[in-house]
Amino acid sequence: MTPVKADKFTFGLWTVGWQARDPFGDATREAIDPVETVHRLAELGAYGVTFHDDDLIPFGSDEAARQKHIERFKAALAETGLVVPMATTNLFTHPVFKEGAFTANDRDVRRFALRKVMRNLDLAAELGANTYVFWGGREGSESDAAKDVRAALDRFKEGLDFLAQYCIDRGYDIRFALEPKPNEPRGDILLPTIGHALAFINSLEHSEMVGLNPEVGHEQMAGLNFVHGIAQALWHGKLFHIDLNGQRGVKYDQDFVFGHGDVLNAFFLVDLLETGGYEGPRHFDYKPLRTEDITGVWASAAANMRTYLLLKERAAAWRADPRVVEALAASKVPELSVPTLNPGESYEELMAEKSDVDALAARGSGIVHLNQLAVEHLMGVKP
Ligand SMILES: [Mn+2]
Repeated sequence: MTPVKADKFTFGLWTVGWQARDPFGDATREAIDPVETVHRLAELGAYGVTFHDDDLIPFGSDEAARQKHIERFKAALAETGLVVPMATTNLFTHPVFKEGAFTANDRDVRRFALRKVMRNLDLAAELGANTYVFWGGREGSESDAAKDVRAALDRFKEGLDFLAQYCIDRGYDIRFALEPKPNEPRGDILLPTIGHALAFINSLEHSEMVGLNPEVGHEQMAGLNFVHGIAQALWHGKLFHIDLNGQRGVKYDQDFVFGHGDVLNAFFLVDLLETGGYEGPRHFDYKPLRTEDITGVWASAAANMRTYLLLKERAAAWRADPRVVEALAASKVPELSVPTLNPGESYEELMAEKSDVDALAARGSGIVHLNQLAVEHLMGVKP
């Protein structure tokens, strides 16, 4: 159960690097040098590393300092073979973004935000990233009086259209992935769920190069089923990237280790990712618990990958179990793939058919038995 590069596990610099500052307490850990993170992740079997501009280059660095940070990072990547499949922009930490970035009421802030993204897109392209994530943490409001949401969506579209054109004009092989979240840090965030974001993408100038980066906990914060959301994103061809972590219920964003929240939903998620055609990185966007020291940080990074691999093994065993194949058939799960109408069937032919409604209504679905088999596989119960 040792991770290898082919598993495509990736981590954000900001995940293991989180110093555990929360709204009520100070940092409990020292900062970690990104070079150290690259080496440790490589030793643990990761495939790649991702970053916000400010994770790598402290905000306000001059050009000489910026280049030095980039060169050290590049050297660590070269030494370890880790890749950078994704990058993103920090448009939320600095006070300048307190009222938004692309959708700030203040036009000067919006123009600054665009320049910050353009600069990091250049670096993302230089490092070979082909996915660029947009999490609009500050795009929202606490007061319905304070944000004209329709104008904000116009500005969101304007910003993304402009940046997509920038990538095209510069010849960058980069696709955008929007990351929905319902709230936190803003009281209400724009594009709060997978569904909102999918609808918005259809209105973009270059909608073909914009997809999603859904995060487990973000959908669960909205009380939604993450597996359903991911299945719909796949159905639309819009699952460009994914953020794996754990969340327990509708509350603050917990960012637990993957599987340390709703583990049964995580089981079916891994089954879907492994059988549904998703080939991108398995990216962990979690926070090591505030209680942990540095040993606990690296243990938590390893735990994400180990949990994924265990779930992958158990989901495959579940699929291969003849009792499951039989239970799936008894529940008519495969029958849903058969079109409802016969090829070329006429209205009259359909209308002429008689149904024994009472007999249909009396059929049981056998779903409890099917689900119990999944629970038992998850628990490691031998058939
Ligand atoms: Mn989160």
